Amino acid sequence: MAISYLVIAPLFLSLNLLQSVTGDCRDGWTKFQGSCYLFASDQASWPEAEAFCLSMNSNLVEIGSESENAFVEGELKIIHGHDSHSSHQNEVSYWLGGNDLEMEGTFKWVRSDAPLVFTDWNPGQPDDFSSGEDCIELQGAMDYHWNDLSCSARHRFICESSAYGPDNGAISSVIGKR
Ligand SMILES: [Ca+2]
Ligand SMILES: [Ca+2]
Repeated sequence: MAISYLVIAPLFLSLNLLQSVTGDCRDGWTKFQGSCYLFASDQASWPEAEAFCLSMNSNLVEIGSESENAFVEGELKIIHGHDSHSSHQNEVSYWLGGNDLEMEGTFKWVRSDAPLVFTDWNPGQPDDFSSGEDCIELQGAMDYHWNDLSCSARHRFICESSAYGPDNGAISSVIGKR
């Protein structure tokens, strides 16, 4: 019996390590394709939201494809049910990781410093309304289509990290959960 335990114990350890290599999201984060997503219910300005994501080894979400956009929209509809037109718009609107602060009218994803390839602007947006709107939100009242908004508005936000590599929290999940 002692011998079989010695054989089995390293096997469990290697299974845990394998899980961290294959991509495992932290508790509370949702996996989609190669990323982990946190749908934060706190409300913050765009810079505060990005700082929070950075503190979690992540960034505000960058949506690169129709399927990723559909995933995010689907998750928000699960979270909020049919309440997307709630009068509490701050609670159903979420910052994304893009803005046009560098060059007005030219939006880009900030972390990757890349132009938007896929977009899902609500009709008539972006409009740089009033005194200027430079940060991208996904707005509940617009059926979770995109809008540009003042970066100082306080909204919920979505963080994204790679499901692989050192920043996904997999090592802490190996140490902490098991
Ligand atoms: Ca603008
Ligand atoms: Ca706008």
